[in-house]
Amino acid sequence: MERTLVIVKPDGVQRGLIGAIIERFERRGLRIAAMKMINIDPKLACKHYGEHEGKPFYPGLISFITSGPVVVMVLEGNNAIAVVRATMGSTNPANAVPGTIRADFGVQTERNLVHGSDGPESAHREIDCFFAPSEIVEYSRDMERWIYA
Ligand code: 3AN
Repeated sequence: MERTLVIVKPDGVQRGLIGAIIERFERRGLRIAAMKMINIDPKLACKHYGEHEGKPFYPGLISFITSGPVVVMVLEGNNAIAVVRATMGSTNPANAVPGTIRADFGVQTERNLVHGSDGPESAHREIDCFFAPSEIVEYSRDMERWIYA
């Protein structure tokens, strides 16, 4: 099982879309291993988005992600990283395929509702950033055999 970090960004929280967004992941069969609502402070935001430092959109990205509460979670499943990214859709909601979260709920890159780790290395780093090991719950569900052959 692979783990990935997902964030419902401040726009998703403010628009009352937390449940609708989590439902997309949950109904695909991904398992929630950890979840909490937090305010991201600027230091944590810079750590999380460090790879984008120096890009023109970086200051806006930091001020947006710190502008209100977010819901962070660890999702688990086979190919969880790729499955989450396909469920989110393209970075720019205007180019996202209908049926994806970003296409169905958004129109602009700077308000694209959700974050998902882009690879195994960033997933490890980002999960460490937001969760202590003791906050990640290990369990299985009876229905798992109906999701994975
Ligand atoms: P994704 O979130 O789809 O993995 P990344 O990692 O390239 O996309 O970018 C991280 C975040 O930075 C995006 N979710 C978006 O909020 C912001 N971002 C990326 N590219 C741009 C851009 N060209 N203009 C404005 N914001 C951007």
